[in-house]
Amino acid sequence: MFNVEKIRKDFPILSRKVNGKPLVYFDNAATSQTPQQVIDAIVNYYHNYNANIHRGVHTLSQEATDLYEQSRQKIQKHFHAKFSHEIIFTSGTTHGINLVANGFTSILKKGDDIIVSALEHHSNIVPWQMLCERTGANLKVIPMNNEGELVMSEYEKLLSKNTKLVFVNHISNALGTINPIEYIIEKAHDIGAAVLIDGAQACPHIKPDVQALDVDFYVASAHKMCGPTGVGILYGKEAWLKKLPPYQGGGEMIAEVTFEKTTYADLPHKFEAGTPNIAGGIVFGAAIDYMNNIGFDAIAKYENELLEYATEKLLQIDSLKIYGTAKNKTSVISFNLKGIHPYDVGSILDKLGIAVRTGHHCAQPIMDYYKIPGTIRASFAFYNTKAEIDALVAGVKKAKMMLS
Ligand code: 7TS
Repeated sequence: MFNVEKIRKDFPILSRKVNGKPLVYFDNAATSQTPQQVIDAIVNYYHNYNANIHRGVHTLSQEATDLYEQSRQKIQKHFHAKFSHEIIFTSGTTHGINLVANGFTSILKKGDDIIVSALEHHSNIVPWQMLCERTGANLKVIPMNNEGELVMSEYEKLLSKNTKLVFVNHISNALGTINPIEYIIEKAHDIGAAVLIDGAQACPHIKPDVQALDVDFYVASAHKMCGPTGVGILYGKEAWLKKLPPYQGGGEMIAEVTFEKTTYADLPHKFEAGTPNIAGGIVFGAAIDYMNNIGFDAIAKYENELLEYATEKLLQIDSLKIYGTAKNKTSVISFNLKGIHPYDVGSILDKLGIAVRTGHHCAQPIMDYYKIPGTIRASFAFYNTKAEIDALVAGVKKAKMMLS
């Protein structure tokens, strides 16, 4: 039995009021909330271990270094990477994608193709467009259908001997679609192209196994999985990480520096220039422990119940349309009320203490596909309840009455 009431006690913020009403937090796809166990880990670091890492002879620095590297190993185990040096700490998903896109500058040639999907967040579009500008490569797009699924037959047509890289998200942030990444990776590998998977939205719901997926790069952000902001990871296969040049230059990423020539440090340090987010890296491990203690199977099962319940209740509202009805989707519902701007609904919900995101969700091509300015997005986490969904449904009905 999934004890949501017990879990909710771990999250201090869930007992606060917003605009005089109990907070109903349905903006989990933007960022997740933080349990006390993770907050305690942050405090513990600053109370007891704060020091710079990988450089001090003194005890504090060595202890902080050990904690940071232990967290890397924990993350390696969670993602089932072969080596801990295949886990690069980043500031988040966006940083990881930019690091890889920058690295491909010296690999791509004019006329090469790289493939994105129609379902991407801007952070998995823009860095690649910039890469195309630098190299003369072409950006091709896997189209979507009305349900918000990628059209695999069209994907296969895009693949050719010119294809060098494919990058898609594991789960769409705007619609919740779970993409068939196993198939996408297999087909890309058949023609010798590499694959990057943007796991920002998947990691709060699914435990990815990068070796079973045989994926070349996988990126994620801690703040979407109960961890702090400003830290994330890039997983890369060792061979790829050795091949890519460093992204930023600075301290810690070097073996030797002279004014004539600098040699670079081994993995993972080659990609970790400067003082990193040390507390964040350590606490990311604590967040992963927290989620694993609850269990990803239990989380997925419970969130799926929430999704089914909310979908059924919302669809009972006249003139409400859900965007993204893929067979395989996670606990995100994007919707609109006919003739009403999503922002207006979001503002009324906020007055009722209900946090949703409105707008294009940094996925403007999806909104263009549906010819809408944006949607209202309710995204559920394992600490949400059916009673909160009832509050959302009542709030949407109220907004509809006030705005029609
Ligand atoms: N990729 C996907 C699929 C995302 O959903 C996001 C953030 C990012 C990349 C960027 O992650 P960051 O941690 O580097 O910022 N998505 C959202 C969202 O849906 N609402 O706010 C942020």
